[in-house]
Amino acid sequence: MKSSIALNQENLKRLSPNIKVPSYNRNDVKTSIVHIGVGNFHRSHEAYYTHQLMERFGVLDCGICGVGLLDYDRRIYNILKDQDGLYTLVIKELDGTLNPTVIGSIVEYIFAPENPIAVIEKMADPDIKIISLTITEGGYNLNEGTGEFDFSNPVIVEDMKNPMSPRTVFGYLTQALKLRMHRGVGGVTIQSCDNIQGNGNVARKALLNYVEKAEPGLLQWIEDNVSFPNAMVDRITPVTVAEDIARLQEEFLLEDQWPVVCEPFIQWVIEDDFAAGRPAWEKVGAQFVDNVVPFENMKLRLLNAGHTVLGMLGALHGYKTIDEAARDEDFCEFLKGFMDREVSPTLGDLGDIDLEKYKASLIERFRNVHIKDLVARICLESSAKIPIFLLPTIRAQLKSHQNITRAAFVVAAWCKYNDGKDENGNTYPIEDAMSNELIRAAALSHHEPIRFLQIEPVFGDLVNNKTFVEAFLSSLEMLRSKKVKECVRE
Ligand code: CS2
Repeated sequence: MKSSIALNQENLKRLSPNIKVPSYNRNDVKTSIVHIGVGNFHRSHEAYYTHQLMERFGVLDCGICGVGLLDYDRRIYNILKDQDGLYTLVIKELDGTLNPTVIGSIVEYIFAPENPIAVIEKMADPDIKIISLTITEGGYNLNEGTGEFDFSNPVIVEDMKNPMSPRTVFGYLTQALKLRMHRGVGGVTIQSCDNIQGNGNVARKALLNYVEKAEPGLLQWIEDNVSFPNAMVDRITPVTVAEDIARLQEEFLLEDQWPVVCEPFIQWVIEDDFAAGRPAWEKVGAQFVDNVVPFENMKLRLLNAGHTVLGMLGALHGYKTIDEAARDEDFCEFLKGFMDREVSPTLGDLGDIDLEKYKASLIERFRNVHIKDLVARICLESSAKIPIFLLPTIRAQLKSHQNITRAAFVVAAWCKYNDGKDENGNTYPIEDAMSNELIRAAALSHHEPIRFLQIEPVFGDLVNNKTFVEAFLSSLEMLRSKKVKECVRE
């Protein structure tokens, strides 16, 4: 048997012809994007679009410098270093075939804890036109209840004290923008790629809140020189598992220490507001629009909240992957009812978008058996996700006195989820920045169910809404006396 080949620049020419590899000269690529948070999603989405632009159109002035801020990022740093920044994106086609492409658009990487000054200097480099972010929904450090920046967060307190060795994205951006201002190197775009309604506005608000306290002399410069386009981002990108690595090695004789797998579908709808220019991503399928709000609403409230529905119900039932939950007829019917009756009425005018087609395509995507997206991935960090994905639907429906039964049921399922045990008695960890609070509130809710809704940073004033509270309480009572499948059948 032929032995497999380790992924690096030198070995590219020896790889199986079934693997697409960059045909452009990576030495000629000029970096103009710094990206914070090189997780699987960045690697299946922005880095992929950018790679396509290089590959198909020879545009080489949009190379990416990855930055990792967290200790957790050490692993990807070491791997990308070993692999010359290369990694394999394995698109799992609908018939199950694997379609691997080696992506070459990440040409540099800096691990911030080891070299904070290098990160600040890089972001302040005149060649850098865009600083993009995937720092997760919770990473913007805004309290969901009050909408205010959380200055009590210990890492923010640290960054205020030690501005030259920051730990948070806000500390880094502040120092880098200050250098740009002093050196007169011009503006830059800060581009959020997180699943948040108005992600650009949120990034802007969080940064300005921080700067106002940390470096007030910089505020006006930011107002005048930095843009924060909103965008909708989409591609289901599960956690890479050992089997993905093994299949690449066995079927393609390629040794990649951390490939990314994803679905074929991809979408990026962006407000065209770039302070210092941008790559022509529209050539490779990105959509530039004046108003991204309808796209964001639709995606967050249907896809992401749809995930939450399947994730929460699936977790209680004991399913491990989203496709299993989506193939369960009871859960799927429930999901369709949620989409049609509770979400669709909140979406307003969607212009040319065919909503029915979109919803049907989501069901197909959720049911894709090859993706194996873990229920655990969907459920983690729900305290940051649910306020963005699900609660806006509840608020909008309450405002127009419409149905919220299913959405409230999902909130109750989340409460029960925090008991940490499925219906078969199997336990699972609650992976969430607010896990202590969630577990405690869920425990208290056994005697006093309302306690769960009193988690103010999550629910804000929803706890005062009688209709919502009643719907939640009756769902929780039902969930505590019956199996989740029986409940959804009712
Ligand atoms: C998921 C998203 O994290 C989640 O809960 O809903 O990661 C989802 O897979 C992506 O937004 C798809 O574009």
